Amino acid sequence: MNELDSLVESAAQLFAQANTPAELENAKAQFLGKAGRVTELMKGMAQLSVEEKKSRGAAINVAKQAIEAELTARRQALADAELQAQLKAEALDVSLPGRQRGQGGLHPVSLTLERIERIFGSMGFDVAEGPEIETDWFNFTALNTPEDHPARSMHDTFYVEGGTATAPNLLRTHTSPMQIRHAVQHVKKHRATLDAGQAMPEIRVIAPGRTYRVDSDATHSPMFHQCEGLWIGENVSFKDLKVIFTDFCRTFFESDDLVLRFRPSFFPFTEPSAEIDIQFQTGPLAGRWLEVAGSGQVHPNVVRNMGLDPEKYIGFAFGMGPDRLTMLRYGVNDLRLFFDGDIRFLSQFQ
Ligand code: 2NM
Repeated sequence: MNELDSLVESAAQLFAQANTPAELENAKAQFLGKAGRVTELMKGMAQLSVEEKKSRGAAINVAKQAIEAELTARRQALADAELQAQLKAEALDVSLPGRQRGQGGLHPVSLTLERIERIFGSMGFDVAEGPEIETDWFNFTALNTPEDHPARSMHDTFYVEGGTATAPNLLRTHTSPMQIRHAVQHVKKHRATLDAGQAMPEIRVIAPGRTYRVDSDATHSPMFHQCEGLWIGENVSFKDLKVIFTDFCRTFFESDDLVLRFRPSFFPFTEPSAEIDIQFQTGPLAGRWLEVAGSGQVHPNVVRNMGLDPEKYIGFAFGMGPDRLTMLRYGVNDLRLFFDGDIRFLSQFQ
């Protein structure tokens, strides 16, 4: 290989080693710059004859053009590589699915309330909803609660502004006031039938909703849910309560062999009264008695406050806690999880 060919080759090698445009321009200067090797060769022709200058100059020019061609090719290669790297870094996959807006869903306690309403609905019960701010009459007096009952104290009940000394306003402590309101409406609607001495259609109603008591720990929230039920007719007995409540529990918990126990108790608005306990035969809670509701025959004074004759109309009522039913159904061990509003907990029920 002659001197000029090897010069072109060493230029090509040096250009190939340049990995950035700046490195390449440095390499270029070593060959084509003012003090570059091609320039040195040109200067070296000064002593040559005219003829020799012609042929030597032409040969050097060929080499110079070859070096310039190598330089241009390397510049283009570096520019291409830079473009490829940029395209890769800014890659956008337009075939990816879009980011969806989060899907909302019902709160677990709302799911339970809907479930209770559906089951009692299938047994002919209406759903009555009404005010959370109640009067002393509907929340206590109409329900046969004595004037000096501790539940009426400010330690147990939230009193709010807007009432009077004789009819204070309060946050309802149970949903039974709604049972009274519903029964009074029902009686009003069928007043003519009653006055004619004929049988009034039965009252079958549940009252679900928010209730409030001054109480707060792992198992009590100042706001909690209740669902009370009422069945009033001329020939209703404790047996009917047992049948419908047993049916309800077995349907609600999807457990046909679930056993119920009615344990004597006391409430001002019922006499006799009973706590209702359930026992699962299988699953993680099997064998334990779990309290799920209170119940009883509606007290004659309460039947009278509904506008009915207690000698003629018998009522059965029950009250349960949907929060606790939700805990039992899903195996949740802290009531406060329902009211913290943590989406990581709540989204598990969708
Ligand atoms: C309970 C337990 C026992 C009840 C009574 C009434 C009404 F309005 F008929 F008098 N509603 N709900 C009742 C009876 C509620 O909850 C533990």
